Amino acid sequence: MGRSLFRFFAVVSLSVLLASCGEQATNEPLSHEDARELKTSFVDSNKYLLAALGNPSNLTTIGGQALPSSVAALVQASNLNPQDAQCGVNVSPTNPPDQDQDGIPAQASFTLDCQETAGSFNFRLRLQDKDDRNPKSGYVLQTDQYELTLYPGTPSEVRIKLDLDLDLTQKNPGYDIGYNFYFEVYKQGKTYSQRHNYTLSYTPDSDENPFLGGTLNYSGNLEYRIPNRYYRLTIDAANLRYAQSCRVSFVGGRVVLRDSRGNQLAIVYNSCNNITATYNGQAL
Ligand SMILES: [Ca+2]
Repeated sequence: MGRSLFRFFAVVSLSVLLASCGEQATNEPLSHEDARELKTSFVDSNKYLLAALGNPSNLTTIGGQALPSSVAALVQASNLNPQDAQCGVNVSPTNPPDQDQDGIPAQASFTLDCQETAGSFNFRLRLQDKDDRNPKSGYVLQTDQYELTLYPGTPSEVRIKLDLDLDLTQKNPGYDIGYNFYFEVYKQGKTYSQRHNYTLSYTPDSDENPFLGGTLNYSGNLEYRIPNRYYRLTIDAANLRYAQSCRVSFVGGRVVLRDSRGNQLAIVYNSCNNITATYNGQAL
């Protein structure tokens, strides 16, 4: 092989190797400032999981359409008031069957496109009952699009992108919840994101009303990206208490995030919207 040909193959091989490795997580310690930003982002993102676990026996009307409460709660989590905004809402099929009357359609898709002076909101979601003859069977919720833009083209521009998929499978006792989550925030000209994928263990308080409240436990890895840096952290969530009455936070339990050096961000949920966070024991 000629030297130039060899060099060509060497460069190609290196490129393929680098592409297959992808972006590498940093080994740098999580800085105090990044820990504070991560705490804010993580706590902000909790409301989407809480919304998707919404009590499905209720229906909420938005834009003249009755929506399953988990769908409506995800729309409301945007903080955009759909009653004020110009929203087009579509449900397909128009009146999806719900044989067991648990508020979860056998299968349906929902779209909502809102435009108001402050910005826009676009939402695509599919919801499917695991077994439409059993109100406790669980469900699959898949977000295909969730994009909120506020104050576009101004220094205050904020963009939020969310991808959230839940797959609830009934066990005895409780549920396994497949949880895929990507949350991206663009603010002050910078992009921050978190990505994770776990199986949550969910124990309802009441077998009769399994989605009114309960306890979640999980562990895994969380990818946290900020401008010019990518942290890969371990996460352990112990006895996270979910209550239907609190839409903004968990009401009990603890989440611990650790970087590759063992530095520790601890988030403690004392009660609804009452959260304490420390980084290596120091208050954030
Ligand atoms: Ca149903």
